[in-house]
Amino acid sequence: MKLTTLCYPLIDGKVLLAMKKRGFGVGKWNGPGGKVEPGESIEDACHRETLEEVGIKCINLEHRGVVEFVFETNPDWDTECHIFVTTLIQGEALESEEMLPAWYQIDKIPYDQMWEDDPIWLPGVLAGGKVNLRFYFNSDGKMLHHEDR
Ligand code: 8OG
Repeated sequence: MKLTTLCYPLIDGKVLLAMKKRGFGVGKWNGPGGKVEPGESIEDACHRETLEEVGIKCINLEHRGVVEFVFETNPDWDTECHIFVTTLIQGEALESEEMLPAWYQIDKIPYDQMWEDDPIWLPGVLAGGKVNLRFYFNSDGKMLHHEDR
């Protein structure tokens, strides 16, 4: 199963999210992230994707666990996604070809414009917790159920 990352910069009670402008998950707000390249460490991938997608350099990275996504009819999309929070960053968030960034107050996160599973695990992560869950989706991208990993 392919490895991916998601990064949530968390500064002064606000989280940096970014709207995916093209490709998989288009139109959804998410943390910056993507696939781990062959030979790359998971942390290095998280640094690279955050810099590429929103122009932010992460000074620290806290690994907050794993969320696995399983697509019953599209195993190509299955991913073991490693979740990171950063509380120290360098640079200003900038729009890229792939993502449009914006800072959100933690209590104003646009969960209705995000992946369906995010409200189940992201609040706990942003409150300082860890996650270790597996989510199942059908062919329409609808969430079916989830379980502990
Ligand atoms: O490189 P690409 O943009 O295709 O990577 C997809 C990203 O989307 C990767 O970081 C993993 C992430 N992702 C899913 N499913 C879900 C989901 O249900 N919720 C969230 N928050 N992110 C997801 O593939």
